[in-house]
Parts: sequence; structure tokens; C-alpha cells
Amino acid sequence: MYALLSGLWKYMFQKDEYFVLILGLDNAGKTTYLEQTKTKFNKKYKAMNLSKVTTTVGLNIGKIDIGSTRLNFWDLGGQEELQSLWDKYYAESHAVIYIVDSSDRERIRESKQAFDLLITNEALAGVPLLMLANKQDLEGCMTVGDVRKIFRESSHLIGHRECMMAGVSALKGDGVDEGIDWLVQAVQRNNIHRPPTQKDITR
Ligand code: G3D
Ligand code: MG
Repeated sequence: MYALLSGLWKYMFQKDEYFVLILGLDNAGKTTYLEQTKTKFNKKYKAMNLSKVTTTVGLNIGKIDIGSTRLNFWDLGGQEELQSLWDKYYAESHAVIYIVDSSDRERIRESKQAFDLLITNEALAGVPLLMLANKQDLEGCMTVGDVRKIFRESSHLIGHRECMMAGVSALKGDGVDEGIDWLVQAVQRNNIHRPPTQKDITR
């Protein structure tokens, strides 16, 4: 009886909380992606005008609830001088979303370098990785296949983590739901290695 009641209590008032880092170069679309995700998954969230998103200097945070799972997002500034702050968050994170600007051929190598640095960091070992080739709405941008080809060179560094690459348009919202659905399942599958924290929900 106790087990049943405590199970019900947990179902109703507790959530499994996961922390998700949103990383990528500045201008990749991280903040737009976070805003779009909050808009899609939080019924009550009053969407900001996505064209008014400004450069992130510190940290943007956001959360969404999917069933009894809560995802907390940390959208960190991507400018070179801010990238050195990324690893302060690695140990506490359960997943990484890495965003690439598919329309920026000039900086794709720079993006791959930043990516290589983060996935070889020990503190992120085994953490699921969602890679997003963003701005797919722009004509003439690199396709998901193009971006995949470049990042495939890093496949030996990715190791034994779950990894998915998908095309999205953070601005239009295309592909956002599918990625988040995958991520929720991936962090749950990785529960043994990175257990969630339990959070009492008061609202
Ligand atoms: P960041 O947080 O990674 O630095 P932002 O990136 O979210 O601030 O976005 C940088 C610029 O890219 C913004 O344009 C934003 O509107 C644009 N952007 C983000 N995602 C998309 C997308 O999917 N498609 C298109 N076409 N543009 C996108 P501005 O002009 O405000 O600098
Ligand atoms: Mg930003």
C-alpha cells in the first residue's frame, strides 16, 4: 500500500530532472532554438518575437516538462571568449545539444573544432548528443548530409555515447519536436550513468 501511494505521489508531484546544454558557435541559433522549444512545449509560455533574439552574453535558461520528465536547458554564449566557460557546466549535464549554422560555410571548420574540444572532455563522457544542422529554411545552405559528412570525421571521438544528427529550422520550428522527443528517451536510457535529480513540483 505504501509503495502504491508513494508511487502515485511521485507520479503526481515529482519529476525527474535533467540538465541539457545547448552549445555551438555564436550566431548558430541556440537562443532561437531554446525560445522555439519553450514555445512548443510550454503551453503557457508567451513566446517572444524570435526575430528579436539578441546575442547571448551570459546564460539563458529554460525548462520544459514532458510527462514526468523535466528538461532544464542552459544556453551558453558561443563567442570564443565565452567557450572557456562551457566546461564548468559539463559535470552536471545529462545531454548536449550542439547547434551548427548550416548556412555558414566559412565557420563550419571553426564549429567542428569547438565540437571536437567539447566531446573529448572527460566530464562529458557518455552523455547523449543531439546534433542539429540549423537554418535548413535558408536556400543554398548545407544539407544535413553535408554537415554530417564534416562531423563524421569526429566519429572516433564520439565514443560510446548516443548520438543523433537532424536538420532543423529553429526560426520556423521544423524538426524541433522530433529532436526533443529523441533527447528525452536518450537521457532516460542513460539513467544508470547519469541519474536525474528528483524535484518536487509545486505548480
Ligand atoms: P546564438 O544564440 O547561437 O548566438 P541566435 O544565435 O539564436 O541569437 O541567432 C542568430 C541569428 O540567426 C539570428 O538572426 C536568428 O534569427 C538567426 N536564426 C536562428 N535560427 C535560424 C533558423 O533556423 N533560420 C534562419 N533563417 N535564421 C535563424 P539575426 O538576424 O537576429 O542576427
Ligand atoms: Mg544566444
